[in-house]
Order: sequence, then C-alpha cells, then structure tokens
Amino acid sequence: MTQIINPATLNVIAEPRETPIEAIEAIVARAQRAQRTWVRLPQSHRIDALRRVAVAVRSNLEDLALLETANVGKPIGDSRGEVGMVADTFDYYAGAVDKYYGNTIPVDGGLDFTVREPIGVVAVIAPWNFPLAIASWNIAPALACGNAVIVKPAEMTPLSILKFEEIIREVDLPDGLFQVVTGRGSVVGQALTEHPGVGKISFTGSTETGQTVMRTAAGTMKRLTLELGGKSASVVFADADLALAAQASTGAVFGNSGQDCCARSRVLVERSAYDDFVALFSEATGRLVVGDPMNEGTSMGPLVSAAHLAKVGSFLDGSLNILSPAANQEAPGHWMAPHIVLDPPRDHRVVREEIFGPIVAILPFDTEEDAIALANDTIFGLSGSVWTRDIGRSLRVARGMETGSISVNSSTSVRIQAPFGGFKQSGMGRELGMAAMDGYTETKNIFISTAI
Ligand code: TXE
Repeated sequence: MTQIINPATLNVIAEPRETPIEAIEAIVARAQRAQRTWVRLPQSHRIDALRRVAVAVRSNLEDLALLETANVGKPIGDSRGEVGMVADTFDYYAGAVDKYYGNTIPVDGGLDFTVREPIGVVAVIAPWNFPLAIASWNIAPALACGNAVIVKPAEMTPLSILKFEEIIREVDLPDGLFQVVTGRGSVVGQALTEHPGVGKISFTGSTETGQTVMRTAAGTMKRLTLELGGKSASVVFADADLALAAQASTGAVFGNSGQDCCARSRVLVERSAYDDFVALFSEATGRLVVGDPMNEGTSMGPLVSAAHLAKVGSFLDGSLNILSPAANQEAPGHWMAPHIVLDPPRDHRVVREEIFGPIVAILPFDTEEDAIALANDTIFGLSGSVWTRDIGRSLRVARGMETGSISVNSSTSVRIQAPFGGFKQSGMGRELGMAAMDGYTETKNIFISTAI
C-alpha cells in the first residue's frame, strides 16, 4: 500500500495496492493476446472505440479534474483544461487511424512499398506533474496504431489514471488492451522495462531515470520515446511588447507551480530593457494568488510533496539577489511562493539545473549572438520563446536555439496537432501530432516482383 497525500491539506486520500511483481508476467501476456485481437479488427472499430474514450472522458470531466487537483495540487481550472485536452487527444488520434500510411518507392522489377505495423505491447511510464494528460499523449496514438498499452503512473499520483481505467471499461476494448499497474518505478517500472514481451517504453520523467530506462531497455532493444528534463529560456528583445512578454513569461514559469518540463526558468532580457522588464515581471508575479487549488481564483497550488519542496528550496542560497512579490499560503500544505532571482552568476545551479518549482532567473544579454549562446548553454533543449517585433530576428533566434519547440511572441509549448519533444538531454522521439504515430509503428518494406 502507498499512501496518497493531498499536497494542499496533507490528508491521506487513498491507499492503492502496489501491483505485485509476480503479476507482471500475466499482465504482459494478456496485453499481447488483446493486441492480436485489436489489430485484426476493422479500422472503423478502432476509430469508434477511440471516439468513445473521448466521450467517456468528457462525461466524467469534473470527477477526473477534482481527482487531479486533490492528488497533484494544481488549480481546478488547470485540471479541467487538462482533462479536456485528454478527450481532444483521443478524438485527434481517432481521426488519425485512417490517415496514416506508407510510401511507394520507385524500384526496377516490381512494386516496392512500405506499410506501418504496430509494435505490439507498449508500456507508458507516466510522471506526476501532468499525470493523465501526458499519459494520454501516448495511450491514444499507441492504441490508434494497433498496440496494447500498459500504463504505470508515478507513485504519488495514480488516482486520475486509475479512474480513467475505470471509466473506459464502458468502451468495448478487447480484454487486457489497456491495463494500469501501480507501484514503485524501480520495481514495477523496471520490470516492464526489462520484460521481453514489451516492445516499447514511452517514459516521461527525469533525465537521470530516463538514462536508467534507456540502459535497461537496451537489453531487449526496446523502442523508446523519452520526454525528460528541461531548462528552457524566454529570450526578450528590447523591441518586444514588454508588458505582454512579462505577463506571459510569468505564466510560463510559475504555471503548475513551476513543475513543468517546459517551464521557462530562465528569462534572458536585452540589457537596455532589463530594468523595465524586471519591474513588469515583478508586478505580474505580485498578482499571482498562491492558495487553495480548489478556489477558482487560485493561480498556484502547493508543490507535490515535502521532499520536492525541500529540493526546490535548496536552490535559494544567501548569495542570490531574490525578489518574492507574491504572498505565500499558510501551512499545512507544501506551499512555495514564486521567487525571482536577479542576474545570478551564469554558472550558478539556478541557471544550470532543472528546478521544477516556482523560481526564475532573469539574466541580461547584449547581442543576438550572446542571447543564442546563453540560451544554448545547457544540457537540455525542450522548449523556449522569443519575444521581438522583428520578424527576421525572430526566425534567426528560433532557428539558432537548440530546442525541440519554440514559440515566437507566445509562451505556449504544446499543441495536440504538432510534434513535441526534446533536443540533447531533454529526450528523444516526438509525442503528439502525426509524428507520434511514427513512434508507435515499425516500417515494413514489401516488394512484389513483376517478373513472373
Ligand atoms: O522522476 P523520475 P521523479 C524531473 C524533475 C523532478 C525530477 C525527479 O526535475 O524534480 O525529475 O522527479 C518511474 N524504471 N521530472 O523522481 O524518477 C517513476 O515511478 C522505470 C521531469 O518523480 O524520473 C515515475 O513513474 N521507471 C518530468 C517516472 O519514472 C522508473 C516529470 C518518473 O520518475 C524507474 C517528472 C525505473 N528504474 C519529473 N524509476 C518531465 N519531463 O516533465 C522511476 N521510474
């Protein structure tokens, strides 16, 4: 049994059983049988089933959102938005089933073409920051491509995924096509990563654990999608709409209390606009409400756990020049108000490591080249933003930044229709969009001779 704690109240809200390690064998075998049935069904059946998952999620939206907020501590409005996105993701991939196909290839002596085959059984190892949303980015395309799915939620946040499993029982999926296992990553997650019957792991989490998963998966040559850490930058030029950039950059780092792989935890500002930007950013931060995530007006809930709060707090040392313009919430939850670190040394931890909490470093730069070099001076490369009214510069900087996605005059990172994933140590493979379908299929080449 693991105790699941509401991080805003510290009440124990559930005590789910851990899947016994001996059960994994039968779970994988069941998934393999279900997959063989699923892939032989008419594609209209698969399309219809995925659409019915979307309908089931929409009709249980409020329950799922309440669970996500109670378990993770995120504001209820954010949870509703995320559950809505889960339904939209299933609709998108229902539509993709009959729009994804191979190529014909000019060769001599016959017809050569490719078809996309499912991988088989896919294990989705999910994180705790967007538990159901990120799991759905992988469950939906994996099923659309004809795979079976086993999901392992993060230890602290299994509730929305367990509820999802319950509500989609009303959808007529082959028995065992979608299963959830619970428990510790190092035990249950590791067992899935080792199992020869699992063909692919889709993992979202830390770069360190991603490396362990990659090493273990090498033993059976599993396919991998890894969505790992980030240290993304917003680059703000003096000609930008500074008020808009400041407002959006506040949300881009303090949203989900900073527990976001795309968090822009570095803001790089052209030196001539630095003081004005800091004043606007600080003003926008001061308007954030840290408090009960069940209240509609709350902008930031607690951090997910006491251990995580301690880890995030360790970034703030006495050498830093720190502003903290928003009021914190009283105990008992794991609360942390937003912190703005002004012009820290470029080699400080706050500039180099993923923080995953409400701390931002604002640094000045002098030239476009300096901005690009500073943005790229990290082992990560997940997302980023450029703020400028100069279209040529926006393109030069967007192309120059070593990152999987970048927004110009916007702080968004994720759109269901567009590929999402990292450069460098932020991961490999792409989620979302039609690109995700590549990650859930193998390419088979077929040649038919015309010689006889
Ligand atoms: O992550 P882990 P943790 C970052 C963030 C955070 C740090 C640590 O910086 O502070 O990671 O968080 C499962 N084999 N991100 O400890 O360990 C685990 O059960 C297979 C960034 O929670 O990476 C969980 O389901 N699976 C991030 C998942 O891996 C294993 C989201 C992630 O856990 C395993 C979360 C193993 N050996 C944290 N060990 C993002 N990219 O958004 C653990 N797991």
